[in-house]
Amino acid sequence: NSKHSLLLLASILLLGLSCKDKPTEKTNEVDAPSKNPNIVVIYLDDLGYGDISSYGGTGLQTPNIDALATEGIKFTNGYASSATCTPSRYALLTGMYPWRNKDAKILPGTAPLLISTEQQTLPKMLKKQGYQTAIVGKWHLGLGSGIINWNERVSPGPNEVGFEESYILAATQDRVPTVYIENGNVVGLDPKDPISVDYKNNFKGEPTAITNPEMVKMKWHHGHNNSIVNGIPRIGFMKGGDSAKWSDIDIADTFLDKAQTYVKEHKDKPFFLYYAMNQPHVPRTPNPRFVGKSGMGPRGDVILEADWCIGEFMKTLEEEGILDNTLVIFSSDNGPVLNDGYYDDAVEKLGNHDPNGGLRGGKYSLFEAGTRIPLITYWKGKIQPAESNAIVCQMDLLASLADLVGTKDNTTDSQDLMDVFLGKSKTGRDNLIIEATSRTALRSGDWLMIPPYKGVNYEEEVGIEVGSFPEFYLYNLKDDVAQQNNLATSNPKKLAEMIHEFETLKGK
Ligand code: NG6
Ligand code: CA
Repeated sequence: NSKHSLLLLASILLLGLSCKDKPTEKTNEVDAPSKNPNIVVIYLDDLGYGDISSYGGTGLQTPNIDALATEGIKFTNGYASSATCTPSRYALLTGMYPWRNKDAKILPGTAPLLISTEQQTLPKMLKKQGYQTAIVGKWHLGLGSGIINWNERVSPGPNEVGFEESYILAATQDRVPTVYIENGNVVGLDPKDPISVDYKNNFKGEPTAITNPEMVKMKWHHGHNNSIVNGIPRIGFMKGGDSAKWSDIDIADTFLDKAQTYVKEHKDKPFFLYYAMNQPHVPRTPNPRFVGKSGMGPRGDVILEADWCIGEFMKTLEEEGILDNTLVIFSSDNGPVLNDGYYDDAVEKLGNHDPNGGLRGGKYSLFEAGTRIPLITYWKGKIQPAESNAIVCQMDLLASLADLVGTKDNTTDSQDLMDVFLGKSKTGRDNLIIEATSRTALRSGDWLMIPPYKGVNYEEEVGIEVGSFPEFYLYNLKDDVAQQNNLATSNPKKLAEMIHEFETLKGK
């Protein structure tokens, strides 16, 4: 027994000693960021500010995205440059305001490459600094330089603007060609069944949603009545390429698998992976594992599917031992839309869920819900969890990441906000020009000014106010984030300042 008490005494002593040796609690401290972490951009498609629980979403539980938000920096004034896909992706990858390029609009699947092969891009910049670079997922920035022959290598494309490896869908899930393209080549193509694509005319004898409605399994609401693939009518006409057509319900798993494989095969040297997921864009085709899981219909189900994929992807980073050496940036290309052209119960089954998170407008809109999106930076052990209300735009990643990896970019509209993205500063942009369907508006400080535009404000088909009025609109977002009080007439001085700033920035 005395032996026992001796042991006890010894352990108490040891404990005391080790306590003394221990440095004071360090819970709030993080290590200095290393220079060449892996960089992953996880980019969703049409995910709204209020779609995830950590941003106040009530109808859906998104634990994996929430983990990034609560253990990283959750930006509450994070912006896509635009309220639609192509221009936002253009800004993300080139660091340029998309309104400088008149062709930066929603592109058909046959559009030529929107980014010049001479242009600065995020992957090019990183590649120059020794990074391996890849894109997996949705491209939607055009391919080729004229008429595309889908049966040969399609170029220029992602591989010609900085991505060493690419596994993409060309445009959107609702646009033809409905095939994957790997490093320029259509995956699984049978040369005896060549692909033809046309956005104007159908191919003789090919069924469409109009000629053969009995073949349609997902009913179209507006647009989306051309070629039918897997029972889903699409935008554009396509003939041939049967063996290459993707299975819609497997797209999420396919991209996840490609992203995970890329990580496993490239973890020994720094890499940049642009993981561009297609949820919750239409057509919403959850894998059967997720059907019915949200109670909100396919739109909710694919958000849960995306969240699951992100969880699996993060597990891979951890299992491969590179989680604390990987900066993960999560965001969405534009705000939410419920009915974007198919009857899929998104409106009917919404319940109390508010994809807008209290913001006005939605996809296509100059109101806040169009461009203000969830934006999270996560870096285990290097970023201290916080919420930041700094104004930041996805366009700023180019100059910011350049800074992180030890170079500079001052040739673009991108601003170096690396300290903001790492949580060391809360001073973001002074101003930002946002864009929606080729119209622009100015955010400056707490203020938002929408100039007059022709056209209707409320777009019936999608059920969204897009922000087109015959007069100026001015909001103080600090007091009125929901944009209910137009101050244009009551505050003419501020309005004049905003107009002046807007015109100066746009170079008018
Ligand atoms: C619109 C489509 C919409 C969606 C959008 C692009 C119609 C009527 N609507 O033209 O369904 O595909 O383009 O979305 O065709 S984005 O997120 O890629 O910008
Ligand atoms: Ca989109």
